[in-house]
Amino acid sequence: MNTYNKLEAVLFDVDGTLADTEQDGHRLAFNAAFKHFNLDWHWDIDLYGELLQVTGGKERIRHYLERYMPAALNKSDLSDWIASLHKTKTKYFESLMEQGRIPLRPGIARLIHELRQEKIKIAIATTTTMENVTALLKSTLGEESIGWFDVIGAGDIVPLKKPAPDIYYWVLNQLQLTAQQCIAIEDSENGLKSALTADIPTLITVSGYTRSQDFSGAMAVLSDLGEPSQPFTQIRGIPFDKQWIDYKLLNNLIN
Ligand code: XBP
Ligand code: MG
Repeated sequence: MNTYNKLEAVLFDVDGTLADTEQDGHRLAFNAAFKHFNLDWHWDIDLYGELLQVTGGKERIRHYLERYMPAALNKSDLSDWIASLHKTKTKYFESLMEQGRIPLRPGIARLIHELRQEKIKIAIATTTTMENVTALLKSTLGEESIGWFDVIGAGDIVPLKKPAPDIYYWVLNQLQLTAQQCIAIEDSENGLKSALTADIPTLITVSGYTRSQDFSGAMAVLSDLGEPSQPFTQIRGIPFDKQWIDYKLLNNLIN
């Protein structure tokens, strides 16, 4: 006998999923922080794409040192120094968001509004710093939108970042839901691995840097969530009967 599985919550990734924040948001903020610290480092578009394999800004800075300037790893206060450089980066990112530089991706605002109307929980599961999440939400959906999310799991709240499943386990636990009652929406292979390891059915909307990554195991791979007036392109998965993601389609997807 088939049992009906009702969708109870949608778990959104942030960078690349809610908005295309990496190339013209985080990357610029990192470079501005390097300048502020009088470092002659510059992360260009290609280099940043390579560095994105490591999730988390502090972890990414450390990885860059390991790869390109190992001598700097001998600094006695390295972790504190990275943390303060990263704090400055966060300030620059917040200020970019305040300027409204990065819009939400197609379908995001529509789907969030619809899920709220349908009384479906919404949550965030991200490796990015909490201040970045709130700055993006404020600048795109308004200050009150932060309260629309039942749970926001961000940054260092768990010790291991994506592709580890920890952030998704944390969010499921806060929501008191099982993985099968939820859908994750992600844009990257690291994000997909994280959600799938937590057993959560996952939909991919590819972003600037992630288009050619391996999305095996995803329910479907789409260009974006689409709008009735701006249909998505389906890259992988069984074709849907409409070209924009709404609550009904998500609910059908997990059944
Ligand atoms: C993306 C990340 C983040 C951002 C930078 O996370 O890996 O590290 O690039 O943010 P997600 P911080 O797609 O899971 O939202 O510098 O605050 O870490
Ligand atoms: Mg992402």
